[in-house]
Amino acid sequence: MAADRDTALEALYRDFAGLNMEGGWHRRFPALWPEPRRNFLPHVWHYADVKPILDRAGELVDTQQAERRNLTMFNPVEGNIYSTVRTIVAAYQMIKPGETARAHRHTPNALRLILEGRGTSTVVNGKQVEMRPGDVLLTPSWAWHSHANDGAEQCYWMDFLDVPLVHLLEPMFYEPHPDGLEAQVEKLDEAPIAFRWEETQARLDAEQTRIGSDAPVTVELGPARLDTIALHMLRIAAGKATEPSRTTANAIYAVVRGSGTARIDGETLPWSFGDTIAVPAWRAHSLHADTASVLLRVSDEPVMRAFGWLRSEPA
Ligand code: 1HN
Repeated sequence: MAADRDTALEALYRDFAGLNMEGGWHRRFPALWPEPRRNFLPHVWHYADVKPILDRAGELVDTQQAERRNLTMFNPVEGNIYSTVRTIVAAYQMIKPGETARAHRHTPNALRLILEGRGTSTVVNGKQVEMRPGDVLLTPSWAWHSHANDGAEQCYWMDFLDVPLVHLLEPMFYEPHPDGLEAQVEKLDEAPIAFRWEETQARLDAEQTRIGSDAPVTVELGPARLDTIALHMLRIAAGKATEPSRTTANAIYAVVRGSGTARIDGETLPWSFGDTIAVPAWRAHSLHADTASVLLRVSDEPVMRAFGWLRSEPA
């Protein structure tokens, strides 16, 4: 009898649930699907909105209270209060003249892109490197790092970390430095962890010359690299656009120079200097420059590549 069978099946499912189990043929949510879901949302944070808020935080919160005066950007997908895209969190940070941000280390990998202000340096494992606008500096997993503003200007930058990936996989360790700051510090102008803006521009110029047209060009910041995060600088001439494509890699773009629009899955989102653009996995997108533009692309490509999950295609 069908009714008897239904009753028996319901009892069976209750017994599964009682053992914290579920039948593979009777799931509440599917476990597999044909292609990446569009979970995280495309979104742009505008630096012009953020900067006055960081300045207000600067009047109310000092670096004694806030180990870092930063504002993380959470993707507006429902239920999320931290990640910018699935694997990466981005933040804006500001430090005032005379302030120091105490040394600490953590298993998440980090990097910074400097937006404005001179006279601030970061100390990474005892190497002190000045941070200037357009520079990108790496803080690999478990490296001690602190920041200090010895100059006369407020310094603004963006941080990117693989904290959400560490949350997913669980290997989180965090430790404040026992002395507050590292005692032995060596000042350097060139360091493998520092990608200077002038050097990046020269590499973009060389790449533009090599391709012999004004099509968009990309250079990878390396050879020093983070295990989980790839960094690319992308230059787009005024009036030009990148080819529409999609990739399994989750990406965040930061606007280093210029202005334009992002076309992401049919949406058109404007961007300009200092903005942050979330482009989650498998979203068809292209970037259009209104004025000559440079963007930093921060992505989890190395993770996707390491496990054979990197797929990219025209869209
Ligand atoms: C962090 O340690 C820094 O060291 C900046 O400057 C931003 C965002 C989330 C978690 C840790 C820093 C951060 C962060």
